[in-house]
Amino acid sequence: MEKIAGYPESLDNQSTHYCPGCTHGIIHRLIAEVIDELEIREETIGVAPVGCAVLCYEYFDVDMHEASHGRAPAVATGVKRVHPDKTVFTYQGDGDLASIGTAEIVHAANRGENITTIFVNNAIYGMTGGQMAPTSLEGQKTTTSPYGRSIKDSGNPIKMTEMLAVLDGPAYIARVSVHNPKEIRKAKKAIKKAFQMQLEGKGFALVEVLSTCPTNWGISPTDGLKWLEEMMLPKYPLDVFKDIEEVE
Ligand SMILES: Cc1ncc(C[n+]2csc(CCOP(=O)(O)OP(=O)(O)O)c2C)c(N)n1
Ligand code: SF4
Repeated sequence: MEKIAGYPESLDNQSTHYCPGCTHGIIHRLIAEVIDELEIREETIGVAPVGCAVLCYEYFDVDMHEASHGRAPAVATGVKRVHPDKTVFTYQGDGDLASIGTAEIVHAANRGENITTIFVNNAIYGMTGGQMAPTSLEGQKTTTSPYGRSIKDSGNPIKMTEMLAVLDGPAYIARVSVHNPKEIRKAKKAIKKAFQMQLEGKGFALVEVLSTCPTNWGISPTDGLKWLEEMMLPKYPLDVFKDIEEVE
């Protein structure tokens, strides 16, 4: 009988610490399925962030390395340069990548490091209790912006994906979402492409994945999916922002 579904080999079969309705788990699964399909489990090294995904090294059944706050692209650069035959990816939240790690991601992208970054944007600091992130939306209430994010005081939400796409270094930059099954399928395609770019030696690839944090948004899991769709998509449009294969 043909097997049509199953648990990815690259994901350890255990419960995670993520809250109900959190889409970190979906994104983990997509990455694991891609690693399985590309048959690179034995040669993949992931770099874990701080933030709620700090323990993702417990969940991915591949070799993993932890990096301190925001430094995952620098760690991944070192790992890839020492092991050019390995597939190296970072998994980073928006606090990790777009706040304290801004310099690391900009320079790794600009150098065109042959690594893959999965950037999980849930518009808030999840792990530390829901503080405002660089990606929090205008007017968004968080524990550090109880009256809503003010553009005057805190600046505009940062669009990392658009910013990085104007650099000459990156090979592939895209934004996807996981708020419904159709978008989840598209997200998987983009993640697969980002890994394939690395396997083909084409250089730096980043996929921003719009994700939920119902716990710190203070809403139910289903309302979280709606909030992502209605509030985040207008500010963070889904698209491929750079693909060197399109211009080759
Ligand atoms: C140098 C340093 N500063 C601050 C922190 C505290 N800290 C840990 S996780 C985190 C927020 C990360 O949130 P994000 O990357 O958005 O991931 P999420 O939890 O939302 O998935 C912060 C500020 C830290 N661990 N190290
Ligand atoms: S706090 Fe938010 S990001 Fe963290 S596990 Fe819970 S829902 Fe997910």
